[in-house]
Amino acid sequence: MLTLWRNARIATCDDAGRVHSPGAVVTRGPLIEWVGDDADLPAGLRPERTVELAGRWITPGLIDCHTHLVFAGQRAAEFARRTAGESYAGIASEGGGILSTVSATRAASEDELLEQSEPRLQSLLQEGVTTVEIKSGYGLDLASEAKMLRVARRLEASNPVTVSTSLLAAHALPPEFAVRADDYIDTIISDWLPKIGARHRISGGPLMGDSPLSRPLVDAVDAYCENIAFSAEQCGRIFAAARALGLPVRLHSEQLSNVGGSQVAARHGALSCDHLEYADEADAAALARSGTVAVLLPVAYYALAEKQLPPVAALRANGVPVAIATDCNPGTSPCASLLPAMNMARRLFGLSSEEVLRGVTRNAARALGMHAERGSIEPGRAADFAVWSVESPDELGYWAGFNPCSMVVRAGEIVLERPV
Ligand code: DI6
Ligand code: FE
Repeated sequence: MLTLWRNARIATCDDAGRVHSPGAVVTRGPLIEWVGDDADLPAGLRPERTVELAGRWITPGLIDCHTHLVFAGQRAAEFARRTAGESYAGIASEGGGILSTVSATRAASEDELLEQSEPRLQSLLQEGVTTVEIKSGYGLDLASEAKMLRVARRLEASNPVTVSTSLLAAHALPPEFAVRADDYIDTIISDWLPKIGARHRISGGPLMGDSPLSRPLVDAVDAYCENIAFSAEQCGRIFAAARALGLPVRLHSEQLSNVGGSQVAARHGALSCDHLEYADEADAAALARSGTVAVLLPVAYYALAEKQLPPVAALRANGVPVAIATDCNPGTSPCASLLPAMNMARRLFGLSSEEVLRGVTRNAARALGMHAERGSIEPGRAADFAVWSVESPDELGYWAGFNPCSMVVRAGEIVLERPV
């Protein structure tokens, strides 16, 4: 069915950053057929349905390209300890931190995990998010990692959203492997990856029309490269194994220290390197050479009261594409809301409104290997977009706590309307 969405103002987020005002979009089923100025609508296009948008702004559906939103429990008590002065690394070294969420996640049934994770996804969907990346990493054994990834697929199956999954088995050392980090890495490589990472198309993201439940569990492989987690050499070994299976890779790198993560990730052609507070000029140059997206996570920076800013000037100077995400997780980023993350990227990291909008659309799609399919309003892309009751897209990332999203369109259908 052809639908005309007219009398809108459209931030296409295409390569040229084109804006059409007043503009129109024509969608054919789940895809965009045409976009342009209202006045230029081709006479040959005869829409069967017209939606009048009364001057509201349209952006591509937002993409949260880094979340850990599937987990059980919460860590409010740990947050209280941190606000009273204890450090994240100190709490982790006493068996808290990630491992406390691992215990809760292992203990939860698959249905319980789904039930606890669903409201966090709903919160994102209310803000015009139509694509979400979801990591494992709180299971740390094969069955529990697979359980998390199945929940991610089930969330997609029951909600108007596209989910891209990452296997983050190398997130922390599980108790079963205490002081045997290399053995743990070997187990992931020789046992887990072939079992749940195999049978993947080399091209990256899901194909439109695939049923989420019939897709392989893993779309990409992630790791946590940090002095309190895994070394660059260990992450490099996982990446080599993942690439051999045709899986793209991404990395948590330079969040709390610089142990060479971005350099290794760049050598393996990683889709993204995420966090990057402690990355330097040479890291920015390496990411630029490999076409890796820098994913900045300002809510984690904020919630950890981090002082080291990511090297935004070096990323810009080297032409590294920058994306922004929530990092939704119970430890360092208790946040299931992309709009405040966009606000923090502007206020704390000094990104412009245009950089932030690109960071949650085009560049976020690229971080997921999906930029040929989504992330901009262009003919042939997914008809996923958000409609905003704002005077200008500068208002996205201006409000620190207000949601001006009034309509969400996914695959050409209105999936949400809110009074704003
Ligand atoms: N970096 C983070 O910020 C999260 N994971 C990671 O590798 C923290 C996860 C947690 O504390 O539960
Ligand atoms: Fe993370």
